[in-house]
Amino acid sequence: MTGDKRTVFSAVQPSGNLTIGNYLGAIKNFSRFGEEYKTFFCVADLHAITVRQIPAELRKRTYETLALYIACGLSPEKNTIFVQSHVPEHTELAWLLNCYTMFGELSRMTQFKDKSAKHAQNINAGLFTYPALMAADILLYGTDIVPVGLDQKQHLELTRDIAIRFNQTYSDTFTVPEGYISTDTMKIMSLAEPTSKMSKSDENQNAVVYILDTKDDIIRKFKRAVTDSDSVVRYGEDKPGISNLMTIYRAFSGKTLEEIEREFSGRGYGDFKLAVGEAVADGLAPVRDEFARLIADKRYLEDVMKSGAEEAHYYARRMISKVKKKIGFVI
Ligand code: AQP
Repeated sequence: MTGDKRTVFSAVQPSGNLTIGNYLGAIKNFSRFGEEYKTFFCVADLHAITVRQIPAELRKRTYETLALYIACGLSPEKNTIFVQSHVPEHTELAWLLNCYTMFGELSRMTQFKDKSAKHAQNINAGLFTYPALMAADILLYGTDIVPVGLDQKQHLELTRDIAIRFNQTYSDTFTVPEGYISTDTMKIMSLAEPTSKMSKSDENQNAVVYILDTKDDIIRKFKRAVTDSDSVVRYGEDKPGISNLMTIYRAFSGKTLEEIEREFSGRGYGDFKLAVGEAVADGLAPVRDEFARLIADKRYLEDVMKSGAEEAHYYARRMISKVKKKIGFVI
């Protein structure tokens, strides 16, 4: 809780161009929390360096991610929007929480296993302890609710375990957070391999639809999306490609799965894929327009970063001193 308001926290890494998976699974849900909540949304640049980043790209994407938050409907007047590394308490609490996080727990994290397989030349300690930093991000603000996609559920459960462990070791300190995982869009899959998650760092550009892709690119990518050999638009486990496209179409058109099945009954995949591409491109057009306006105004984005960091810092500092006192540090 922050004052008398329930608190919401979430973050996105500036580790690539943001995808419609990031949009539907996370960012779009951020603006569901109105003024009755205290909301913190950060650009997780500290997390991004667990995988090697090109400095100029990281800097550019940090601005872009912040601009996208605003373009997707988060007003800086009503939400605390900031860059993670601008609030040093995130790293400070991450160290402290590392000492309450077990090696065995971290070893079981599927994201660590996946990313260490993908980046075999750079299995660094940060990649391993990533969940302790994520726990610090969340617990620093007394967060009640964390809107995330399904892939972050395991990390969130570990955050809860760390909070409970700390509270039991000392006394009630951290709020134990709940996930907010939108069941309709919790896992958007790759267009090339519909059994794998769509990820911004995927090297296959055709597998991923970026929020800022042009209309032509979006339509082209959906046209090439992997489906299956029959031509029936039907939702089912045996049809991962079509089911993924239906999930995306449902999110952008507001139609139900039954309405979609009826709409495309007796028509081929070609018509369906075109309709999905158009719905996505049209749905994202206002975001792209607003993004173009915001990204041209660097001064404004820097003002948002600065005031967001000041506000976040105020709450973070209070939590850090509480935690240090509980541990027994002389402060
Ligand atoms: N495909 C997805 N479907 C639904 N939600 C998704 N999210 C990511 N991909 C999908 C959600 O987006 C938020 C931000 O993710 P992140 O930047 O913290 O890192 P991630 O989960 O590792 O996302 P990516 O796109 O896969 O990034 P890379 O390629 O850098 O690892 C989270 O809430 C996530 O659940």
